Formats: sequence, C-alpha cells, structure tokens
Amino acid sequence: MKFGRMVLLTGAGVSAESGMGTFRDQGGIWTRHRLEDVATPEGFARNPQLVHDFYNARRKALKDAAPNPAHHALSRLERAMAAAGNELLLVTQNVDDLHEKAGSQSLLHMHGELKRVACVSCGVKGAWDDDLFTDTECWRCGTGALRPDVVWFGEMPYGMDAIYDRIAACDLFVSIGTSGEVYPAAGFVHEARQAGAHTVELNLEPSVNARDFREGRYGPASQVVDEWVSDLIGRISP
Ligand code: BV8
Repeated sequence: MKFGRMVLLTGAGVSAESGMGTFRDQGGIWTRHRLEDVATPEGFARNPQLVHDFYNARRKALKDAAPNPAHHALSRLERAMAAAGNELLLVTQNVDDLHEKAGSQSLLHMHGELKRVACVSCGVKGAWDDDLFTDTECWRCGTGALRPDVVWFGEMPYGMDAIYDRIAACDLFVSIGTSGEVYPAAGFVHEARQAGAHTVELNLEPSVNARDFREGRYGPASQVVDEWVSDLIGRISP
C-alpha cells in the first residue's frame, strides 16, 4: 500500500523512553496526583498554586529531556513525505517539546504545551520557560492571573476543526503511545475508518481500542516506531 496523506496521533508513550512520565501506567502521573486537583479548571480555581507546582515540576523536567529514536523517526518520516510531495500532520496529546526538539514541524499540540502560558484576565498567550506562581504578573495586563496553556478535562482541545478535516481526507491514520482513554483523541480512529483510511496502532501493548485498528505493532516506541517508519519510507508514493 502507498500512502500520500497521513495523520499521526501521539500520546505519553512516545515520550516514556525520554523519561517523561506516562499517566495511566503503573506509577503514572495520575497515580500520584488527583486528576481533578491538577488538570481541571475547578482544581485550578480551588488551589492554583498546587496546579502551578504540578506544571512547574514537569516544565522543569523538560530542560533535561531529549527526544528518543521514536521522535526522530517521526521527524524523518515527515521529511520523507514532504520530499515526495505528500502530506503528514502530527497531532500530539503531549505537552512536552520533544517532537519539536526532534525536528517535527507539521505538528499540532491538541492539549496545549508546557512551555506556554495564558492570561485568564486578558487572554494573551505566549511562550514561558520559568516557574509560575499565583502572583506572577501578566506581561500585558499586569494581573497575577496566568495559567499553564494546557487543555484540562472539560475544556475544548485545540485545533479540532483542522484535525477532523485532515482525518477526513487521510489515507493513513497511526496512533502511537496512547492508551485510548481520553476523548476526543481516542475517537479519531473511528473518523479515520469512516474516511476509508488504513489504521495502525504502535504501542507498548494493545490499548483499550486496539480492536479498532487494522494493524498493530507492539513494543517500546523507540524500537517499534523506528522499524515501522523505516519499512514505510520505502512505500511512500511520490
Ligand atoms: C473535552 C492536560 C469537550 C495536559 C490532558 C466519558 C466518555 C468520553 C469522554 C468523556 C467522558 N467523561 C469525560 C469525558 C471527556 C474527557 C475524557 O476523555 N475523560 C476521560 C478520562 C474519560 N475529555 C475531555 O475533557 C477533553 N475535552 O471532551 O471537551 C467539550 C465540548 C464542548 C465544550 C468544551 C469541552 C479534554 C481532554 C484533555 C485533558 N488534558 N492533559 C497535561 O497535564 O498533560 S489529558 C492527558 O491524557 C494527557 O494530555 C495525555 O496525553 C492524555 C492521554 O493519555 P495518554 O497520552 O494516552 O497517556 P496514558 O498514560 O493514558 O497512556 C500511555 C500509553 O503509552 C499506554 O497505552 C502505554 O501502554 C503506552 N506506553 C508506555 N510506555 C511506552 C508506551 N508505548 C510505547 N513505548 C513505550 N515505551
């Protein structure tokens, strides 16, 4: 099969071997923090500094995190697709910057980014590399109402129209390193099947919606993604 229009979806599993924690595995982030306290608007309203501490620690961990072979393979695939005049969109649920560090450019962070903040008062958004505190002033309106620019539960993910448009037109949809527990991302495979696309899951183990994929390869992303990309690059239609 030759593919000319790809949509890739990544989750925390693609960054696991770079030392970034996953959420629902043993010892995962949601086993150490109550999701309701640190990843909902209600939790932020209840205790904003607890939420800042949660994201400050993860933002700080980014400084030493490096892309692994899976991130580099996806960046290589993007370049090969572009060279053949084909389309690839990488949608990530991750808020780390490892896809960028590996060179991916056709990239959409549907759950936002650790290294961006937003002002609750004036709405301005921008890059942010330091810690946040409840009295950190907004650079535009001067209030202490900055929040991490990440999508919490109950909030609308970013880029949904663009994502659905690209999935509706794709001939290959690949889900990488995600448990398939969080919507709307977990539903993308159904949209892709309706579009007639070939669907592939690359994961450490079958996800909860593994049955929805026509093909599955299982094992650590740094091996499985690297091998799959190498196989695929030979089949990219010019
Ligand atoms: C919305 C914030 C609507 C940033 C995150 C009931 C049914 C359906 C939906 C819902 C429902 N009840 C509530 C909902 C909606 C809710 C939802 O889906 N809840 C779930 C829990 C049931 N979704 C939402 O609220 C979304 N918004 O629906 O809005 C709306 C409509 C109108 C108007 C307004 C709103 C928003 C969801 C986004 C929430 N934010 N993160 C942050 O702090 O990171 S979600 C969080 O989970 C992360 O972003 C993460 O990316 C995401 C998904 O998790 P995974 O990436 O899959 O990580 P996980 O640990 O689960 O799995 C890791 C996988 O990797 C595993 O499979 C593992 O095997 C594998 N792995 C591990 N190691 C490796 C590996 N694979 C390969 N190699 C390895 N080495």
